[in-house]
Amino acid sequence: MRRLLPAITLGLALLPSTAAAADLPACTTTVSSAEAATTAVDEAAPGDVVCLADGRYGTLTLHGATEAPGVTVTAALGGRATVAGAMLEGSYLTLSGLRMTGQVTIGRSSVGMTVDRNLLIGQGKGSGNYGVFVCPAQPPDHCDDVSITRNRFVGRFDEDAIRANVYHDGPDRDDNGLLIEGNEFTGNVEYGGHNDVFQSVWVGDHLVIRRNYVHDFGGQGIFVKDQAPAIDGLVIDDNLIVHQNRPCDPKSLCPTWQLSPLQIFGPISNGSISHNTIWTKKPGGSEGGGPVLLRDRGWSRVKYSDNVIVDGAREASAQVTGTHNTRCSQTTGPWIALPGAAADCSPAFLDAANGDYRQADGRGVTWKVADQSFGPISAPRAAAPAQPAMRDNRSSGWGWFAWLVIAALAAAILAATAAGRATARSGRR
Ligand SMILES: [Ca+2]
Ligand SMILES: [Ca+2]
Repeated sequence: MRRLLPAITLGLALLPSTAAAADLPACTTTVSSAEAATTAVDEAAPGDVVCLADGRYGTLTLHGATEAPGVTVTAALGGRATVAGAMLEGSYLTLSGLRMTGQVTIGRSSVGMTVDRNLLIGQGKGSGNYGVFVCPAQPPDHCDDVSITRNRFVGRFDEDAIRANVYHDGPDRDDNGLLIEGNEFTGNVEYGGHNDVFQSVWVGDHLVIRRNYVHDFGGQGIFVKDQAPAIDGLVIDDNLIVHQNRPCDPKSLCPTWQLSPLQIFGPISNGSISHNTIWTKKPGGSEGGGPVLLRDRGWSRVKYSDNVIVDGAREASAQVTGTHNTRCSQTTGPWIALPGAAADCSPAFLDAANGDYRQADGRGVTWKVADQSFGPISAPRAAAPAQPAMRDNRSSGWGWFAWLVIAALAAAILAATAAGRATARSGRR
């Protein structure tokens, strides 16, 4: 018992650091090259965590071939592995904690891919890289159950921060086909390349864009267009889009206006656009952002409620229902009012200067910036569990046999040696 006490005390002393990393799974294995990461993923089992040691890496080409929860590829220490891009193919891969200087591509016909808590840095005009390109494909091909969560997207991409072609609520029937939740986007600029924060191009179902923070940017924000048939299941809820203040480059592309922070074209069925705060001018300032626009035909069962926007309107064909909306001004021209909208150019945000755009009346966003965390976490991970002596199940039976043979030989040698000593002793006698 006395011996146990110092050990227990030492264990308690180590607790704070492991507790700090409690949310971060331990590394199953750690690699230091892109090629080794590919191999480690090939050999991984569901639940394994492949860590990248601090350093710079080329493009990761990863093929997942497991069931959920799949394989995580992450930085040993969040943000300390810089990666030039990633291609995720197959099934159930999570890319996490990395500093990405090139495009993440969600491969055609993949299932269950997740991009979580990375820092994605735009490389600008001519770089040829989006932040995340979901499914470079056309129908009938699609990518199922993609999640893009809690990342930081910074700067100018070529062309969009996120481009989504085709998406589908697949084996995991949770009403998310493509989930874009809790991300921060900043620094987008229109430079003549149709540079949007998010663009959906082809079609899909269950597109969910929720609780994202888009700020200090130019160009378009969230842009959905060109789909046929309708997107079944569209959720754009609880997003905060503020400070749309970056001029076009060159400024002559939009000399006196900003593009739309949220522009959605039909056809859309079964949708919700609710609790967004799109206050694209500075609190107390006069310069405005662009208008929120709902356009084109084929809208059915779409609700537009509890939104707070500077400016916006819809085309008559974009039929939506809704209540409790605030707007400062209505877009001029051949547009009609968004439903249930009351004019208010000075909404009572709780503390806009400090990122709290909530309101006592419940309209707009339900969260404040100070409570959020985006991008990699730099806490150390728990120690990796001990590796079993033999991981290859195919050889385990022969492994035991080999140990038995070695043990038998050792016993025979010991017996022979003992017998030899006995003989020598008896000889001396
Ligand atoms: Ca799903
Ligand atoms: Ca675009």
